[in-house]
Amino acid sequence: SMESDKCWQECMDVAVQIARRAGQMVREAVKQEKRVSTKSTPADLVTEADRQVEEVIISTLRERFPSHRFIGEESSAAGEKCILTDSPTWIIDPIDGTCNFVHSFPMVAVSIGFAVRKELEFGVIYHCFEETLYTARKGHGAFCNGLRLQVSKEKDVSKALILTEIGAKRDPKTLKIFSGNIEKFLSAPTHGLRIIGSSTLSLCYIATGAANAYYQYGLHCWDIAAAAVIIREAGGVVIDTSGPLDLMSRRVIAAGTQEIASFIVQQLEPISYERDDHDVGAQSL
Ligand code: 2AM
Ligand code: CA
Ligand code: CA
Ligand code: CA
Repeated sequence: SMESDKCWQECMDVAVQIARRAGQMVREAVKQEKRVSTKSTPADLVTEADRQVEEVIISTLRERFPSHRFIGEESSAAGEKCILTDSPTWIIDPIDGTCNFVHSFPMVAVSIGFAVRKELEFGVIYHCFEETLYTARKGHGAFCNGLRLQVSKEKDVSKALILTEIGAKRDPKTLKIFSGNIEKFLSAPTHGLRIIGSSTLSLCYIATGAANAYYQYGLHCWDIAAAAVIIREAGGVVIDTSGPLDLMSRRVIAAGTQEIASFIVQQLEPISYERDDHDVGAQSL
């Protein structure tokens, strides 16, 4: 309705402001000494800045929109499943690319997605060091710093640049599947493969056409929510290995074209992760 249309636009304007403010916090925090600890594995890092940035984002939004729900990486208790309900829900990754942040490797983003009735309404991703802002609202197009985005129309995988991420799981079985997949994509043959250390920025580069495909296992809804809207509004494809995108399935494949997405699906050897959960009656996004 017109009412909700106006309301979601207002929410998105607030998301843009808060993403810029969070980005500024990250730029300041990267110059300070970092307090780093580990979560599930020695490669799964978290810093004081991750928690502080999330706290600022959520408290600001909660004050403004007290009836809304919030899913944030650092406030989701370890081992606890995050649940998406029909309520208006903010899905937040305060620092995407924490390992990059720890090393001052300049690929770090703030990601804010928004879903209503389990449907994604808009996404905002801010590249903290480049100060580029990616935004999209369902039905209104995708933009980078206000310029309209369009995915690559390439259909031929032999001319594709592919992005992926390794994640923090480094057991031999997982690594074997990872390297097997990488070998397949390099020998396909494709133009190349890149691992930049930020899922959300990798997905933004599908939206801009800078890369042709992206695949990853093990990520969470806050890694995908905002970017999925941006890629779709830029004309791209975001799916799951087994069908339509499911925000809680821990898997995603994104591509400029259906042809390249289908190729990736056929090639990948899946890694299974325990899924996060939807509310009862959940549907795919
Ligand atoms: P983070 O920095 O917010 O934790 C690094 O490989 C990229 O993968 C980052 O975007 C990182 O997000 C994300 N990531 C985090 N945990 C992951 C996991 N368990 N599996 C796969 N990717 C993960
Ligand atoms: Ca993390
Ligand atoms: Ca992340
Ligand atoms: Ca994060």
